[in-house]
Amino acid sequence: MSRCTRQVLLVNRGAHSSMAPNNTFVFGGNEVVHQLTKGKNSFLYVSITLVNGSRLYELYDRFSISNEGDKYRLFLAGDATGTLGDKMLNSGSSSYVLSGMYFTTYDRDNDRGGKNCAVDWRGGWWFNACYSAFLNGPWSTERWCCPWHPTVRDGTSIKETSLMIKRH
Ligand SMILES: [Ca+2]
Repeated sequence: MSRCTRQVLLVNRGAHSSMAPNNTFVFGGNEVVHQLTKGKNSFLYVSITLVNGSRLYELYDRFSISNEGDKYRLFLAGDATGTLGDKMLNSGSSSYVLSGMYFTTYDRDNDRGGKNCAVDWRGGWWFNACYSAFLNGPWSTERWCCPWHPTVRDGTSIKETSLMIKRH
């Protein structure tokens, strides 16, 4: 990765994106994100474009992911600003704060829920018990509950999502 790179697109999901709509976070992807954010000051930029054309975003001041041995734990800190409203760092409920959480997949239950949140909600993520923000749900179905609660209530209203690293 070039040292000049100021922003890196991590994940883009949508009907017209270059990746398959069902592209999902995997452990291999998290290793790349860990390497990109290790020892650096990075913003996390989250955006959700709705089918009605409006685009919502949230910008987190500090973002990194730990290594495999620490189960790709999510770290967010500093200010969060945007039109989505913060639901990852200070979600309004300690059971839904995502910063500090490990990554859970179908076969690795690292979350604080009684069951496996990835199985229950159909996608890997940094679940607590379980979430108010979840961008890896089953694409464009009402089964994708509460992608960004309460601003975006179900997956059918979403046209495209993306997660991006921006350098300070
Ligand atoms: Ca669990």
